[in-house]
Amino acid sequence: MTIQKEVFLFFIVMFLIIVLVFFLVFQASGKSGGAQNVNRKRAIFFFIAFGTVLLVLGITLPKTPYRLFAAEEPTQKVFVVARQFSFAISKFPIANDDDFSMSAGVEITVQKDELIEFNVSSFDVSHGFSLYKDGVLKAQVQAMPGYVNRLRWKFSESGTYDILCLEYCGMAHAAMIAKINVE
Ligand SMILES: [Cu+2]
Repeated sequence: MTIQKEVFLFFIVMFLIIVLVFFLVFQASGKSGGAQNVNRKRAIFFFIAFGTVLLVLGITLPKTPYRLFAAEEPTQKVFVVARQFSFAISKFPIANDDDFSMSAGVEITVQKDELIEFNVSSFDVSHGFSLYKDGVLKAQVQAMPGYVNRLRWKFSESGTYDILCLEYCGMAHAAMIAKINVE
């Protein structure tokens, strides 16, 4: 099962739980139970909800790229700047419009299984920087003006990855596509 299908399944299960709770509340409305009974149920519900959130965070947070590769020194730095409506990607810092023009539309190549650190920023509005392989999202980070966001990632498969904008940034948002080669 792809991660997208897992997330979709998780969403459906959570949705059904919410529908069930609404149904139970609807059924119980009008019946007398006393305020104490309600308070006790509410306390139990919050305890379960809080515990569930802690459990899910405890399982998923250590698996995020930010945590996975935090202690390792990256082998390669890749600089990314987004601007309506394209990406400039380079192994050298992109500081101004000239740098941007030189790197926009250029496909760089990185090595498989090496720790890559993407330094991601924007020259205008907020954009997203996401890495897709065969339509499956592998990693992503925000591209924000005035900030450099770091994303460390190891490519486990060789081939061409698509880089898409994940933040709606204007009319031609969907046309913001770049590529990166992994060998
Ligand atoms: Cu966009």
